Amino acid sequence: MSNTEYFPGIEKIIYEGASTENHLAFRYYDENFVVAGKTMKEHFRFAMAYWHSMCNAGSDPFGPGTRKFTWDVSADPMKNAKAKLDAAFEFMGKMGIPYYCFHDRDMAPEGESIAESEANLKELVELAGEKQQETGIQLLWGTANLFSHPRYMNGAATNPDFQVVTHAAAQVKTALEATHKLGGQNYVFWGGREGYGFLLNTDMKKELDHMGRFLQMARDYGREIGFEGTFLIEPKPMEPMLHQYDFDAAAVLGFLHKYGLENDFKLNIEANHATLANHSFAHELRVCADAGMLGSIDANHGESLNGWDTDNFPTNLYEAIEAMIVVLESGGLEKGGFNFDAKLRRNSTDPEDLFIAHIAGMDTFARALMIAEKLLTEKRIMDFRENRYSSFKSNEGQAFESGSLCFDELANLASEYGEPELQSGKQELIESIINSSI
Ligand code: XUL
Ligand code: CO
Repeated sequence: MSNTEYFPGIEKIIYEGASTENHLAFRYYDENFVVAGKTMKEHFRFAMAYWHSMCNAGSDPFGPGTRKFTWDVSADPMKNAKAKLDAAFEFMGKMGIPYYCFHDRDMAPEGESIAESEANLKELVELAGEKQQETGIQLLWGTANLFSHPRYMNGAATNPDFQVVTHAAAQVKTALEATHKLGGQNYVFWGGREGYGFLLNTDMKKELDHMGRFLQMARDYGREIGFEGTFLIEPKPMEPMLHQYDFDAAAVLGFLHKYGLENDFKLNIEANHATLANHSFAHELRVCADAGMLGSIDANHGESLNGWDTDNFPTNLYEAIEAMIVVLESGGLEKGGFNFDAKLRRNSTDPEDLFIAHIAGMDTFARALMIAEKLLTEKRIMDFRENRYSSFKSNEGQAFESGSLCFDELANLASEYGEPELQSGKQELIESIINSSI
């Protein structure tokens, strides 16, 4: 392995506190600081997204990348892949980021044949394992890229062509083995092309049945090879497909139950996917938490002006506070973590910008954690929320909840009670409590 330094001049990022003027230091994220019984490091289990941080030079439909990757200079793609691995571990080490996430194709290039692609990935996985040993950095989750190659243009597991489904299986099998070999704590399915653009050429029921079958088989194979991690589905409503089957958390929960996947799968909630579905990030987290299915988080935020999946680094403190309230109330993310599925703006071209962006994201969540913890401890908001439902503590309310009240009895109570007094929802008060705790 080379001794090349890919981020020269940048030292290990340390916590210096809110008053520091050093933009390459943490203001709020202090990995050893204990909040609600756990260190910040344990709360967040922050992860670097290989595809954005190491592979995305900033190209968009209107122009090429703007950043020069010093690990992407050779004509030999395997040589570049190895340099990129070194760069990734140097970056995470300097950032103090304890986990990473990758797609098969982020880590190793696709070959001319399935066998060559598998051999490429295996070679890189071997090296990644050594890097993990050396640094203590771990794999949060692995996944397969089933959306970039033209063969997947009509879907992967949901493709109308069975031959394509077999290729998706070959790729998932190898990606699962790689994830297991690297001790990955989760395996993610983001159904990038699992959906459709035109209903009249699509048998939606068949495609959903195929997706259910495919995931059952992948799950069984994973368990067979000894993978004990959590399988995660990452909902997203659209883009690249007009209609994606994993639209939002509620749709995914229904799907998981229908196909008997609910005991092995949880959800990976991405903030920008939530807002693309016209939900708030906290809403999607709450839907999962209430179902006991909150697995992991892809941390980013969207542009409020267009709602697209712009994958900005998460710097929206208010949104992060709302999210952390749900995470803390649900008891935290067990095997999951906060993966920065976020990319630099195309005109953020200084090498230090990748560090600054991750620092900003980690500081945002660290601050949000402390504020959420304060709000939960002082309980003003939570007590108000609980009291809104206090009328259900009456004998009749209890009978309603437990199922021992008949519908006609429920209806008869209306005349007995008379017209209810209006109960204020106090939204502005709650918003001002949050604002004054910032
Ligand atoms: C795409 C997206 C993916 C998944 C992994 O919007 O979020 O990067 O996180 O495939
Ligand atoms: Co994501």
